[in-house]
Amino acid sequence: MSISDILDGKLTEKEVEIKGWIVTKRSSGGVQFLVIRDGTGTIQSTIHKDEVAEKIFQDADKLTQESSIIIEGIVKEDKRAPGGYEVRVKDLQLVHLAAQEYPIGKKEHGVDFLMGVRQLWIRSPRQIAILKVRAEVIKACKDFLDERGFTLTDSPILTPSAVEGVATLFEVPYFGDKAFLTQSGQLYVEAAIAAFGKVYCFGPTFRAERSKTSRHLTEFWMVEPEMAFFTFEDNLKLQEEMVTYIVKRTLEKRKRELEVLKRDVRPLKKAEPPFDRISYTEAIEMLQKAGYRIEWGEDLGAPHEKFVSLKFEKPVFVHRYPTKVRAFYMQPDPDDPKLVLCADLMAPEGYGEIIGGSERIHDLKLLEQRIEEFGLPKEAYEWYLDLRRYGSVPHSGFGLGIERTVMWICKLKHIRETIPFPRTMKRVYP
Ligand code: NSS
Repeated sequence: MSISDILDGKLTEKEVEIKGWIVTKRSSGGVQFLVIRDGTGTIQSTIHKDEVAEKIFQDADKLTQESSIIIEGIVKEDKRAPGGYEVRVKDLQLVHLAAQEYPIGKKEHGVDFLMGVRQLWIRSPRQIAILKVRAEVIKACKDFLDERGFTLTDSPILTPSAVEGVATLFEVPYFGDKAFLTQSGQLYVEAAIAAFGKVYCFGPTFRAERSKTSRHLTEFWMVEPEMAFFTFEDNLKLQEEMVTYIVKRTLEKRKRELEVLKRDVRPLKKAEPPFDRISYTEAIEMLQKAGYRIEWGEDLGAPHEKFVSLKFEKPVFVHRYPTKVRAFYMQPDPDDPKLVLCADLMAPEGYGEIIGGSERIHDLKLLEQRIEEFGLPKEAYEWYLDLRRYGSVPHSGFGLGIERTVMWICKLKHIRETIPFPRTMKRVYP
């Protein structure tokens, strides 16, 4: 039996058993009020001195915050109780009496302190709400792709080479040799398309980001679809559909959590295809007009993305970046060889990039040339070049950052709350 079922009104006047933790406790006259959490929700329960055995009332009196208990009682509809229901306790079993002075109190704590006790902080209502949204976003990504005939093919975590630039590689000793933590599973899903057509990988990815921004983690999770025979345009269409699906699903299934977060959901409801589009070159002109000191050829930074994103009410694709600021594997724009067929999807409300995607080079010679131009060690990519030797096809794909997406949907100021145990340049504990 779960608290969510009680709050949904399915168990009114029924006898229930709840296993959970004490959130708060107070007493008034001959009644003790316990707020209990069980992972599906929180509910108030009352223990009336004249309705239970003396031992139970005494046990309840000793309870500390976060003590774990099992209660039995009757569900009553009660307008005064938060959530509109309460459980009138008949029996209470103490499972574990939590130590006095739970480190997280009612007073305000700094984020650094809270991150240091993240193992406990994840129990608080706001964190629970965010992490429930995260779980829903992940499920939505997988359901969307599974329903469309994609095959999940896992990419390795330990890899021989860079995908997104050597500057952010994490090196690990590997039996007298060295390996790198993956920056993206992309190269491996590119291999898998020749076996399955449409595939995706989902997993943790790592980047030694030195930037201490509010949207960079050193360990983050990505879902990376890759599709044989998909053009650049097909790729954008799929992204629009997928992002719309994720947002709709979260609005539907995580209404309660978004309420806890006080998220105004009206802007989210605008995320419907077609999304807006501007070219990189247009974005640069727009930024220059607004007084930003950025030249054509430079990559967009966080403030630039924020500016662009605030100009649109829907997610917006910024497409066709200069070859030099993008990864080695991107297909040149047939209309302008200085550009590549890539797009970053910027979430609105100032959030900026949540997806990076592109059409991939499928020509062997060109890919070899790019590996050289980018100064990458060709031997590490021989296996990848094979994909252009045996049945090469035009193909496209993208990577959606789970944490960035959750940050936008929950409207958070900082990315660190979107993952149970965030890893940043300054934090690998707990
Ligand atoms: O570098 S990306 O733009 N693109 C790739 O990694 C491609 N290889 C994906 C692909 O085509 N299969 O990163 C993709 C997304 C980006 O839009 C962000 O949402 C997220 O990954 N991302 C991050 N999230 C959190 N922290 C950091 N440091 C980070 N870097 C990228």
